[in-house]
Amino acid sequence: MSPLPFIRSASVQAAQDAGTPIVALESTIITHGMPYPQNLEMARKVEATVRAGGAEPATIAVLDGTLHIGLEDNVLETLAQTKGAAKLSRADIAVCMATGGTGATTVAATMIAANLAGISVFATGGIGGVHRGAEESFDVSADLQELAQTAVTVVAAGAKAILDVSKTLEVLETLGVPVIAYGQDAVPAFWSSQSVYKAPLRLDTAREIAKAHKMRGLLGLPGGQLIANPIPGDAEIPRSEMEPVIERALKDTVTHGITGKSVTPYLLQRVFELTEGRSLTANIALVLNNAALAAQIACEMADNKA
Ligand code: PSU
Ligand code: MN
Repeated sequence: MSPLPFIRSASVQAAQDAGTPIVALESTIITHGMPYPQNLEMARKVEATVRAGGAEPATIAVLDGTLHIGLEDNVLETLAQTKGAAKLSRADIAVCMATGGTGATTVAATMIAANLAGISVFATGGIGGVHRGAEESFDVSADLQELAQTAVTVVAAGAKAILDVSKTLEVLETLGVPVIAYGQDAVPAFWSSQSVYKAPLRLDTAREIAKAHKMRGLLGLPGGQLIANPIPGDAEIPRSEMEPVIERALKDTVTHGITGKSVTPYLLQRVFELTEGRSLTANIALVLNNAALAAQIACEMADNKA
């Protein structure tokens, strides 16, 4: 038995052996973030985007108790249609594996798996964060703690705008997580490229992001970096349009008593309905944009090593 509790797909193993840069991808966005078949289409396009950028994609999930680093296309297709997959974060991944379960990895669990497999860059849509009303509910995503302790650079379009972005930024600062806006001053707001919040840090090139990641390691600092990459202008939904939709969706979570792990998937589904699918089109565009930047960063990291 392998001493490491995961298996790599053939193409990820080949990339690893050849020294090809690898970009990790999460699977909760597939099973809980988007409806079928758009989720499958998105997952395939994200993988193609990473490959076009000169890196190998490694989508991560737990299938029948085994942690997979890289999914074959037929496996991806099955997962995209699996209704009962668990949503795995730091707290749940070991139990899922120990009991032979199947689950999709959130940002936190994907970071853990990527780090274990020696992958330093990961692309997603938006990280979890501090929910609005967290002063009452205490709903703060485990993604934030993970960024503080696991050395993976995560490329996202900011924190999801359904969250309390200001509180999320405060917690990230407390945890010592660099929040780096890519190519602009403001923290992007997921479906919208701009927000009223100035990013704590800004970098304009993948090379600098790769260097900063390495520098943290040299300094002995644990944890990763959050790269906040704005959605492309032609795909965004302006904040003024999104805000009433988000308010309405949040009210609905209260009315329907949605709590815990179900909050984020519920909100994303409600926003999808309320925008008549426009939020999904924007979500796919921003994930692809993040995959392209993550591939560039992974290539720079590989160059830096040489
Ligand atoms: N980004 C998306 N869609 C998603 C998610 C991120 O565009 O569905 C998922 C990620 O897996 C993230 C999770 O880790 O939502 C956050 O969930 P929670 O708020 O319960 O921690
Ligand atoms: Mn939560």
